[in-house]
Amino acid sequence: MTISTPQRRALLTDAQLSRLAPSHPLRAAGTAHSPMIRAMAGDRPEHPPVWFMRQAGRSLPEYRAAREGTNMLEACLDPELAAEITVQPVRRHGVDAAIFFSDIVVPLKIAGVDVDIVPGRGPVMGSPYRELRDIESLPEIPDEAFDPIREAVGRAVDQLGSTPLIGFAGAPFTVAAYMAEGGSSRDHLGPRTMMHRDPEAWNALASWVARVSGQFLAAQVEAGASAVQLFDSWAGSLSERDYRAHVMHHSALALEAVEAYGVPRVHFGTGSSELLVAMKEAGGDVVGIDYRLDLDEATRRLGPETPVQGNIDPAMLDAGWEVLQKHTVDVLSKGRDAAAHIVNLGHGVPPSTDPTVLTRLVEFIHES
Ligand code: 1CP
Repeated sequence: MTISTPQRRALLTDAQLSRLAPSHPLRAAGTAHSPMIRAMAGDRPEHPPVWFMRQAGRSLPEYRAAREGTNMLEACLDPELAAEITVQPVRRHGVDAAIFFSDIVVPLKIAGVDVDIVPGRGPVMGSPYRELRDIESLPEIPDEAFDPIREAVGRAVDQLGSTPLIGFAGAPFTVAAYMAEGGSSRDHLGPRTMMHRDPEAWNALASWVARVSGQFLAAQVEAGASAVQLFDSWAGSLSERDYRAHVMHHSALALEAVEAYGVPRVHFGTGSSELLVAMKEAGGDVVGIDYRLDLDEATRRLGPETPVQGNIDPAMLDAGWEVLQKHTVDVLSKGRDAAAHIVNLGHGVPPSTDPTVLTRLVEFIHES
């Protein structure tokens, strides 16, 4: 079975599907025919498929109730809890895909790195990774260390049936930025200086992250994810010159880890309007567009054959229904220049979002 359209290179060929277990949802639960996976493969299904970045957690009261008393990284490594949180937004909003509840730093935790997620701050390292000797001490992760991830994915896809699960990982620059800084930062001067001051250390760090993010993606796909997204949330702080010279080959490596399976791969960055072409060259089948660039302009830059994902401005979610509706109509219209369009926000759901607005938005998009 092939679900490609003539103008797109074939995704999910028989040869690729045969690399997935017979019980994989793409083979056994029919997620290959879902509107989400069809759109990611370059098709235009009956209604535009929609999911929201950061739909799991954050704004949902049932998420806060489930998480109560559990540290974020502990929750990510508790298969039953992670599966429950993954499925919650599908139950509530009727979105066309679930995103796996986890975090971009979970593979670091699995590797034994001293990392925590501090409420209100995000990922924080025990100490930063800037010197080659520290980076060289980072371990290779045995595949079985990802078993809690496989178990959580397996439990989630059992509940999701024909609704696809999207797996994800952090792109090497974004994850390495936390490691080089020791935590969050505004302008990512630490990693951007490091790639020039000590390119050997930078390359060692970024290629270690590329390997563990690649393993994280592969574990999710093997356990049942029907698509993946690579999040390069901080790539927008880079010049195209630095992205091409110091970053893109590492992102390509992470994306290559699941290429043989043929599952659609979304490549997303924020503030990355000037990097879109380079990001597409790095790899992926769908390019995620943030809220700063209109989708028709993104398609002009990428070419009409590239499926695009995006890009409702998260700021509009709380601007009143009429404003949001008008903006959504505009996003849908500008998405028509591309071969296919997966509707999403232009970045994550803000924690303060009224969940009923998201449910209404899904209904509106499905009727469009
Ligand atoms: O829908 C979902 O929420 C799914 C799970 C998910 C994903 C896809 C989480 C849970 N994190 C992520 C990815 C992630 N994590 C990214 C890329 C996406 C993006 O740009 O939004 C990034 C940059 C992180 C790092 C991170 N983890 C931050 C950002 C901090 C900063 O530097 O500004 C934060 C706040 C976290 C914690 C986190 N991750 C996820 C949740 C639900 C939370 C909040 C947990 C809590 O404190 O209770």
